[in-house]
Amino acid sequence: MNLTFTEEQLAVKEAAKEFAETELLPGVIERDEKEIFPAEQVRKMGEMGFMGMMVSPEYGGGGMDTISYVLAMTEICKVDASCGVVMSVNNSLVCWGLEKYGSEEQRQKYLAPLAKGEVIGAFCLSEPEAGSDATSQRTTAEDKGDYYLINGTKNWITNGNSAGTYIVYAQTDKEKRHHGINAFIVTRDMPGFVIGKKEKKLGIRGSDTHSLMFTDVKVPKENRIGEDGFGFKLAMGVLNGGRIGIAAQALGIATGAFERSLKYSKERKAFGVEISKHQAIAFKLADMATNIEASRLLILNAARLKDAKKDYTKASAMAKLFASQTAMDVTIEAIQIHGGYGYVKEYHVERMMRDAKITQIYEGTSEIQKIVISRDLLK
Ligand code: COS
Repeated sequence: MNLTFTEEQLAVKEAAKEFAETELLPGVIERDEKEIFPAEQVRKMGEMGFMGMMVSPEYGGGGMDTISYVLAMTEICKVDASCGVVMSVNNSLVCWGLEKYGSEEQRQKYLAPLAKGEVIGAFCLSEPEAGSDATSQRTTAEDKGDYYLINGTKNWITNGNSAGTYIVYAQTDKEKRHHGINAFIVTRDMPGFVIGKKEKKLGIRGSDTHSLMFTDVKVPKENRIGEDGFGFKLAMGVLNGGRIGIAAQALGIATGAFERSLKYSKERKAFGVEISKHQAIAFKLADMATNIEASRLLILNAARLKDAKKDYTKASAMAKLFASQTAMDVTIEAIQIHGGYGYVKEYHVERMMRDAKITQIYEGTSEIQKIVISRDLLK
């Protein structure tokens, strides 16, 4: 594995770092506390090219590789993981799938505005009774000839109320189980499509998460992505890549908390010396840094395999599993190192701990990652 970054990759990382520090840091605590969607920040992320990083320039994207995407995602999430999830869903779960599997007409019409960040995308797979068990889709898409009629409910949809383009998964032929699932491009102006309640969340509170209701929503046949019955394969395919993005989000959260802890431990004094001079704290820092480095290498390996067009299913699951656990462990220790200051909002690390938890849940729980990894080992 080549661990040397190209000049272009390093430039992307630097641009994301500077952007995060100047544009995302101010107001990040308030956005979390008041659950304010970072509309202005996301608009600027679009202008910076962060919303469609891997999309080819032909469709308005940055034409970058997955390594660059991971580097940018990590820098953004070191500061604001809510902006990170908006970016991650748009890049990995929406744009990437549309470019790879969408028709030329779909790419022209829907991909370019998404890649430029002019429109935000949402990925609508989870349902009240279908989260990990994604094959059990209750939402139906009845084939009516030149259109489909969609009925059902989706839950926990990131960008639920801020999106304009929604990739909606639904069951067309129940008998065929997952081979009967299709994916559709739905726009928010389609009659019968209602945006439901906003969830009040533990973390990533700047991002908006909603339930969505579909009642006799008429979706033209040309909005189906891929062949009839291709939906589940599409969902699994984009999630394999999405998990690299979420792993990078977890890495960003962990790194942000670690850097704050390192700095704090060199400033704060107890028993006459900086607390970093106490082995109890120094050993914590050593463990945190080691797990962060291991996460980074797992993520870069998954990204490298994806860029080399090799199978990255197991690698991305391992990266997400490990990096999300690391994000939890590191942020909890970060609070411990900060002591009483860690427990209050202005020191950021309590928010980071709350943000970290979701990385063990969405785009496949840690338990699902273990299913994916073990199935790959045993096949
Ligand atoms: N990549 C590519 N294809 C995959 C895949 C993956 N990671 N996982 C499963 N598939 C394919 C299988 O190869 C199979 O295809 P064929 O029937 O053509 O052979 C098909 O999908 C169904 O697979 P399987 O029979 O293993 O389905 P299961 O119901 O046992 O569930 C898991 C598979 C659990 C892995 C899947 O449902 C999953 O990933 N669930 C989590 C979904 C998720 O991430 N939800 C969060 C939503 S976004 S916040």
